[in-house]
Amino acid sequence: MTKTPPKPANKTKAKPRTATAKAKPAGKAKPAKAQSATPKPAATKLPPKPKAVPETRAGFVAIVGAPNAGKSTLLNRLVGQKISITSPKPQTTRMRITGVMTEGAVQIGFVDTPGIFAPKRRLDHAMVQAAWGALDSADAIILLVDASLRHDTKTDAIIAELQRQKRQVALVLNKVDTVQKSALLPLAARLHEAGIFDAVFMISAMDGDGVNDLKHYLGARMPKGPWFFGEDQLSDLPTQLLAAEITREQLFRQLQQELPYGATVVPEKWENRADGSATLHQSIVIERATHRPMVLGKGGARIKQIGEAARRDLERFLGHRVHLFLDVKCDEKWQDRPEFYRMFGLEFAKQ
Ligand SMILES: Nc1nc2c(ncn2[C@@H]2O[C@H](COP(=O)(O)OP(=O)(O)OP(=O)(O)O)[C@@H](O)[C@H]2O)c(=O)[nH]1
Ligand SMILES: [Mg+2]
Repeated sequence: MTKTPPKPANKTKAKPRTATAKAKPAGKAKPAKAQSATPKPAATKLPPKPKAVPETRAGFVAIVGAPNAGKSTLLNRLVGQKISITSPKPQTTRMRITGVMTEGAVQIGFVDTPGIFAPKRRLDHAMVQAAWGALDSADAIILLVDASLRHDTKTDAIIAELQRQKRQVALVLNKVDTVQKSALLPLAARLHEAGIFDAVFMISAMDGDGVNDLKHYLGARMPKGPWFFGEDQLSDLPTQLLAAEITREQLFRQLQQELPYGATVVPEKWENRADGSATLHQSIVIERATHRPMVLGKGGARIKQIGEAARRDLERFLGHRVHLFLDVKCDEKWQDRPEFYRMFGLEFAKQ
């Protein structure tokens, strides 16, 4: 099984974590023994025992599921920091994003994926392909299901494909905070009939209920071996892209109907200033000129709100002040340009 090695340089690092391994205080020096008159033969000294180093485990867990199931919310919860953007609208995530959890001797790269649905546009195809592609290098797979949905045909279709691929999967019912407990067991039992699930968890990614059990279960299943990421690394995503994603999240949260689906955000320029702040320039790329006034809003009010919310989130994430400049560009063909796909690590399929 080939593993995707972590991508080089400019990875998203945590704000410095405090060192966990504290140096042991030096033991008190024992008083020297009085020398005896008849010297004894020197005792053969044993070499110092090597310190017990816990055996490390490392691996990748792919999180797949229908759009809006809560995959990105779960990723952020598992990693303990916001890495992947979330919104109440489906198809928010467009690429694979690895969030790194390092706890004790275990390191897991959780791979958030775009929701799986019946694709129509070229971008849809690339997103769905990115999701299925995550399974090939995974040591474990989570199928995340929105337990509040009565009939979820998208999840049924994903299960059918997982069956066809003969995958072993952990079934994770999410959003249990919104569902009567009595409704969960019949749902779990029905899905379990597929015969591909080796464990079932019931969680709330939003409030964290049940997430620790899931974490421990997965940790024990990771192969023994060296870690793939640095101890303080949080993601494989370059910081510039993550910053663009934070702005794109606001498009999904603040714009209505088809607008967010036809738009993307591109990082243009990043300058660190001497006072510790940074100036970021990003472009919001839209596919119809008629969308421009809707993104700008009356007297520029909408883009101002988008920029302010994104700047606040960026400052929280980066830990320093940010000056964010947003520009709106129209490019009717952006979804047909390979460079956009390359930027987000997506396959550009010929159509
Ligand atoms: N009540 C409740 N809402 C949740 C929970 N987990 C996620 N959500 C909400 O569900 C919506 C979708 O969450 P996301 O994490 O963006 O879902 P996703 O599966 O990544 O969606 P896509 O990227 O579009 O495939 C958001 O409004 C979340 O706040 C949960 O445990 N309980
Ligand atoms: Mg998502």
